[in-house]
Amino acid sequence: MLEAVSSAFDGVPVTDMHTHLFPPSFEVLRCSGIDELLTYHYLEAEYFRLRQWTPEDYFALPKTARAEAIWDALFVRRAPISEACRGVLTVLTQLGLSTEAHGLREARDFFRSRSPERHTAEVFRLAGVSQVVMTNDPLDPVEAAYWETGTAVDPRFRPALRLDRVLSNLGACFDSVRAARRFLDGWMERMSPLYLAISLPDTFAFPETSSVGHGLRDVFLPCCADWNVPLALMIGVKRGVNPRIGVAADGSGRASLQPLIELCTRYPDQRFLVTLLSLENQHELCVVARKLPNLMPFGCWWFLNTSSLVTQITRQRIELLGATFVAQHSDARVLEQLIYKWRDARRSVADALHGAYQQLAMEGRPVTIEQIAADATRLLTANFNEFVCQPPATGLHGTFETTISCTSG
Ligand code: RAT
Ligand code: ZN
Repeated sequence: MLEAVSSAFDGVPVTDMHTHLFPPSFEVLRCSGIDELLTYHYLEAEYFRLRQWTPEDYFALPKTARAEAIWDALFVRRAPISEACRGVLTVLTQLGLSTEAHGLREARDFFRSRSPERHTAEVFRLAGVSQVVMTNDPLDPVEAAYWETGTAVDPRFRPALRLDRVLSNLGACFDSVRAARRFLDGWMERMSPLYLAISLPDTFAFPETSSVGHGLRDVFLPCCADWNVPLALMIGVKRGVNPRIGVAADGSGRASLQPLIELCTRYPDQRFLVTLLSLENQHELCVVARKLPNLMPFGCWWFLNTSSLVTQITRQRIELLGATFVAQHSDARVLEQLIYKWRDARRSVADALHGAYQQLAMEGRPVTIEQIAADATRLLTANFNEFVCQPPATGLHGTFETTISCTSG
């Protein structure tokens, strides 16, 4: 049966609902090729563990030299056994390139020879991805310039308005709630994002009298309501644990889920896409989602995106929620990462679902091929598309239990 489940997953074109990718037309921001793959911050963190260079010396090198240092240390001098290392090898193999340790020349020549448009199409095909959702920061001057000059956007790249920077600059950039709303409304109109998103620390609280609390209550939630889009909350990141190592500096921490309960019950007609970074929070998230139909758990984020954890977390979600969540997003920053991240995700989610089907079969209720295909589609794409595109069912208020605790069944 595993074969049937795997082939159902292979046949589903994925909507990748959170990436950091940009379309070919956003030339400066587009990230692709072997040097980008090797200097991915997941690999940089592993490289710094070897203590060969100080972060300051490493970051002073040109990107090609940084890529060579990482290739030599992590791929030539030792077996590249971590997930992030293995991913680079998967990409090389899938693109028909050698994984042998004889330098980066062949790969560099290969990527240089590709036209961005054709290469993007080929990567999407190999990854089985039909659409990716970007992370669009309206306060990034380079990115904003592309939008403001009306640069054409490949329709496979869908926008999501990322508000971390707006949130941390609310007071500094806008002198009133109305000014912040006007700014957001302008971007909603320009971009038509599928959702608004913010990442939040493990200490996130709601309601609270901080600028985060006010920003959510007075600016972001009303904006989501007026434009009928969900708010994505990515909770549990401790930013800058070791600032010396740049983008790789962030860590994770366990969060309280009470703020989520407050948000989902106080705003029952709004929709919340939620991912939590801490492994210890995953069971609580399932329990809370059982109570709150306007909460859609999504993905195994960042440090949780490893094969064994994706299978474990997905298994738990299936047991508690059925197929009513978004199984994974890639978080790809470099185009070709789609290839390995989706190959791994398909396998891990298929493993989890297979386990559930085996148990059903033992109860004398084997699943049909159609049911398998329907579940694979729900988990990889339909749940997200439906949640984002449809308004919530009316009368949600009545479906909530009166008291919600993170631990009751
Ligand atoms: O996974 C990552 O690459 C992280 O650095 C973050 O981008 C995280 O996913 C985020 O969106 O904040
Ligand atoms: Zn991300």
